[in-house]
Parts: sequence; structure tokens; C-alpha cells
Amino acid sequence: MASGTALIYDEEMTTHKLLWNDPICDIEVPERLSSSYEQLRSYHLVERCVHVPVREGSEEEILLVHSLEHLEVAKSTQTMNEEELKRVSENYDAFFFHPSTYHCARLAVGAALQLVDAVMAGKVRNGMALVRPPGHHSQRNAANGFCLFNNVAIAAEYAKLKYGLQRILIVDWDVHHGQGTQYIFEEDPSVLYFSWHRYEHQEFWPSLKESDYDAVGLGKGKGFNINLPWNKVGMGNSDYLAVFFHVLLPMAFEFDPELVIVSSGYDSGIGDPEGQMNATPEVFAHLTHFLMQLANGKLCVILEGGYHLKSLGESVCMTVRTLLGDPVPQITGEMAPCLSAVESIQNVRAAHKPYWKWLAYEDTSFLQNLSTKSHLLKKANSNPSTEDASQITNNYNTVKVERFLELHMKNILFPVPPIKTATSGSEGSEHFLPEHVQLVKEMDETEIKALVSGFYADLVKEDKTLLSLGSTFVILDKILKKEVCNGIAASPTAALSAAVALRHSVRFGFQRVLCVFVGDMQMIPNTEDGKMLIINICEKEQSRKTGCKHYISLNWKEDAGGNDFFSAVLGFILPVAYSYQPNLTVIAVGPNRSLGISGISLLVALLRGLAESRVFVVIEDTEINLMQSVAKALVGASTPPFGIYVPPTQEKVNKIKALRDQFQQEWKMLQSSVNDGT
Ligand code: X5A
Ligand code: ZN
Repeated sequence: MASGTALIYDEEMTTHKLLWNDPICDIEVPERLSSSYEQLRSYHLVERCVHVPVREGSEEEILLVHSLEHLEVAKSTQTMNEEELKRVSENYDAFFFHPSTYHCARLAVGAALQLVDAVMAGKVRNGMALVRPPGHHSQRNAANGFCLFNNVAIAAEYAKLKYGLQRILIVDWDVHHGQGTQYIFEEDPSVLYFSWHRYEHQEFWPSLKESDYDAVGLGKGKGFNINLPWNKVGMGNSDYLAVFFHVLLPMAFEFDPELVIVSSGYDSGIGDPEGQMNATPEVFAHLTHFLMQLANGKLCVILEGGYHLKSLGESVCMTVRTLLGDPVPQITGEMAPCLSAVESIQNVRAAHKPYWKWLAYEDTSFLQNLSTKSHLLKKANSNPSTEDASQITNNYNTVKVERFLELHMKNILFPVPPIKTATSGSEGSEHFLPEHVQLVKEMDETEIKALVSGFYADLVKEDKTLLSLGSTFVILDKILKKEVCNGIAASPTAALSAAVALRHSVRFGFQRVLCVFVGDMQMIPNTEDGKMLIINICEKEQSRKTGCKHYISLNWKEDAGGNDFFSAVLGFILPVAYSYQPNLTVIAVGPNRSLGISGISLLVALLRGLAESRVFVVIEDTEINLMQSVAKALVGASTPPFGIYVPPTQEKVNKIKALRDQFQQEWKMLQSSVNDGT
């Protein structure tokens, strides 16, 4: 299994710059690259990455996407004087040529291809390329929006050609619509293109009809172009996450890409003068973490826009450290998408219903312009990612954003040393466990007795049971003391281990513990009810405790052979978990589990996005394959292949729908459609 993260950067790409006055283009500065790289250095991330050199993309490679004419025009600018350069630049919407532009653009293409090669050849698992000029506005025959050659599109065509790939996902989280990329792939079903973008009902540049949610692709490519328009500024962390849960991720898992490429613009981050959005840097850690679960972890992140230098730099660092497998920082802000975002989500789901199996039984209906028509409905930035952020962006001011970010990033701490997983197990079991996993010594009887003394006496009555809790205590202790980030314990009584873990962590000071129980679990009454949220996934209907907002019973039996659990995880469990914002996640796997190994691993991997990746897994059934898979998911290595995509049955979809209706007032990240008032 490939490991490591590639980082591609070459100072040469800072030589491309604007030589004359142009208020539209003057934000695309060389410092975007150099200061991002400096920021990576200062967080000691550069030395943790595998350095991969750039190269020039060849003419042949550029012609995979662009016309010969376009290439020749670009080439001819190398020897031009300023006046001539200015004249050619005026032929395009928002582009500037410098004598070094052609060379830099070829390096940007080459950097993207080097990254694809490193990932596809298995030299690294994933990576990021810091490039200029950017690419996603560039079209077959035209430069546009600071872009000369479409780096990401060329990378995708190259990967198809050189490695015979049949399914590539491009995620464009830049705040502008990559219309260039859309045009290149709109008839191509082998490339699924997703873009969200500031749109404001076509008011915002490039103001195209075809950037709206109803542009779903053409001909054979129908269904493989996904546009999520932002019709308000001020969108924040919860809006971005809601789109991932309710639109992008279900489609991506159904599509099952062999490679994921990110058109990684950070102008969708807070403080950016172009985007005017409110999403804070740590959201990019979450987005990256989600995409790492696809394509066996093969993820190529290629820089596009991003014009607030501090915001850009912090967001780049969040992305790279997540690629490296570090714990995912806690997301900040109230977890509820705004109305305008939910409207866009509802519309794009309705537009795509004919093309995607997972949407087949969802009720989707179009809803147009509601938020703009009604004066009663709240504005996007009345629900910002953080209160501080809203004060800043309401009265937009770059200096204030810088100050905000400085304070904010101090609160977003990554535990050092990163990624450590503890597990109990017999001597010699190391070699089936992935890297970064340490075996812990179990406590002896006297140690456990001393620890338990009275505090757990009502839960633990027999000495024999007590002994079995040895690994639970020792691993949990390491998690709480931040010696490790997460851990797995084998236990003959998972329900009891979970109950003890819960009490132990509440005693430690945690306010919110998320407990996900898989299989038949005996519910052990607890005194900490207010400080936990239980989601019980099992085959049999659990009648007890229903109606309580902190106990959710999800009857689910995974389809044999296939894997239909995605819809439950993405459409329900994750939105609830993100709404809850736990300090710790406990996952207990008991007997008669209704989920397979890959379903459980997916659950573990995705829940690693919560609680700064603090996860305690306790498994009653010590099946070695399950332990190994869960260990891999915990250290951030990739999850096992999911098998053939099996859409959920109508009955299952209805079950999720009912739960969503029941809980979406409480757990607001569940909202994927606007309440019609009935
Ligand atoms: C790559 C990128 C933005 C162009 C804006 C022109 N381009 N108004 O972010
Ligand atoms: Zn952009």
C-alpha cells in the first residue's frame, strides 16, 4: 500500500506577474505561491512530504485538451514587449501575459502531471501541487480568469490515457465556476465534474447560464456534471459540509472513482475578496479527509485560486497536513446550513435524480428563488461559521481577517506527535497491524481494581468482568491524555466497555460523547445520559428509549454482497454527528452485527473527522480481519474496497427519510430540502 504525501513547488512559477495596471487581475500575485510555501515550512510540513520536482508539460500533453492555435498564441508571447503582451491579453476575459507566462504555465501543467504519476505509480498515496498560473477557467481555445492552460483537465486526460482510467472525479472547491473544465468534460461520462461557486442568480462572474444547477452534462455525459450555485455570499463551514453530505459524497461513492483530482481554490475561504465567504481554514481539512476515503486514497490536489494570503496559506496547510494523515481539527461554528444553501442542495438533487441510483427513491422537487423572494427568510451570513467571523466579514476588512485568523488558528491545535493508534492484542500481532499502531500492555488486576475503586462498582460486579476491562482503561487513558489519538480494544463485553468508557471520559471532563453501537448491544443504564448521544445500528427494532433526542435506533441490515450502507452514513449518521460536535467518539461492535467489515471501516474512517479524531473502538468479536481493517481506518490508511455499488431499497430510503424528518429540527445538518410548511 502506497504511503506518503507528495509536495510539488517550484519558485520558477513566481516569475509570472502582471506588468501593468489592471484592477481585475492584480490579485493574482506571485506571493500566493511563495507565502503558502513559507507557511508550510513554518508548520514543518515541507519536511514531512516527499519532494517531487516539476517538469514542463510537453506540447503533446497540452494538446490533449487545447487547440494548436491556442498553444501557438501562448508560445508566441515569450518574446513580446510589454505593449504587445498587453494587446494579446486584452483578447481574453481577465488574463495577463508576462514573457515568462508560457514557461510557467507549462511548468504548472507538468507539476500536475508529475503529481498524477507519483500517485498512480504508487510512489506516494496522495499529494499537492502549488502552481501558477491556475487552470480551471481555461478553455480549449482560450485563456480566461487568470488561467492559460487547464492543468487539472490535462491531468485527467493524461491519467485516462497513460493509466487507462475509466472513472475520474474532479472536485472544484474554488469559489468560481470552472466553466473551462465543465466545457472540456461535459460530454464525457468518464470524468465526473463537481463545482460549487458563488453565483448570486447569475450576477457573479463569469455570469453564465450554464453555471446553474440544471447544467448536468450533455449527451453521454448527462449526469456527470454537478453545479452547486451559491446564491448568497457569507456561506460557511456548515454549508460546505451539508453539500458534501447531501450532494457530492453520495454521488462520488456511487461513481466509485479510480482517481480524485481537486481543483483546489481557496478563494472559497474566509477573507477572500473574490468569494466573500465565511468558511474557516479547518473546513478544508474535513473536505480533504472525506475525499481521502475514495479511490483507495489516490488524491491529487492542485492549486487554483485564493487571494487572501493569510487565509490561503492556512488553508493550504490544513489540506497538506490532512493528506499526511494528521488528526482532523474540530470544525468551529454553529452546525446548521443556511436556507439559501439548502435551496441549492434541493435543486441540484432534483436536477440529478434521473441519473443517480441513490436519488431514485428520494423525494426531490425543484424550488426556485425562494430565499430571494421572501423577505422573511434569513440571509446567508446571518448564520456564519463563527460569530467573530461574521462581525469581520459583514464589515469587510482584510486586516481584521488577518487578526481573526491569527487568533482562530491558535485554537485549532493539532496534537503532536500526530497519528498514533493504540491497540491491545497478543504479542506478535504487530505484523498484521498497519504502521503507527502501537501495542499497549494491559493493566494487571491490582491496577484495574485501584482505578475502578467504587466509581464503577455499579457497572462492574464480578472480578472476571473487571479484568476484561484492562485494555479499555489503558487505551482510553492514553486517548484522554493525548498520548495517542485513537485506539481499539478487544473486549468480551463491548456494551460494558462502552459504558465504562463513557463514564470515564465524562469524569475526565468531556461534555459530549458520541456512541455508535453496531449489533446487538445491551443498553447499560447510565448516569451520564445528558452527555452522550447514542446511535444504535442493529437489525432488530429497538423499542426502548425512542422519542428521546439522545437515543437513535437505526435498523439496518447491510445487503449481502454489496454495500448499501453509504446512504445511511452520509445521509444520516454523519450529519447527526457533525451537528452534535462530540469531544470523543466511542464505537462499539457487538454480536450479530448487521454491517460487514467494509461498512464498519467506512463508518470508523468517516467518524475520524469528528472530535479531533479521538475515537475509541471496542470490538467484541475479535475477528482479525475486522480488527485490521478498523486499525487501518483509524490511522487514516484507506478503507477496504466497497464492492459493487448497491443502491438502498425503497424501504431503506424511507427509513432514513423518516429518521431525518424526526430529527432534523434537533440535528440541523440533516436538512437537505426546504421545509414546505406541511
Ligand atoms: C482561478 C481564479 C478568478 C478570476 C476572477 C476574474 N480565477 N474576475 O480564481
Ligand atoms: Zn477562483
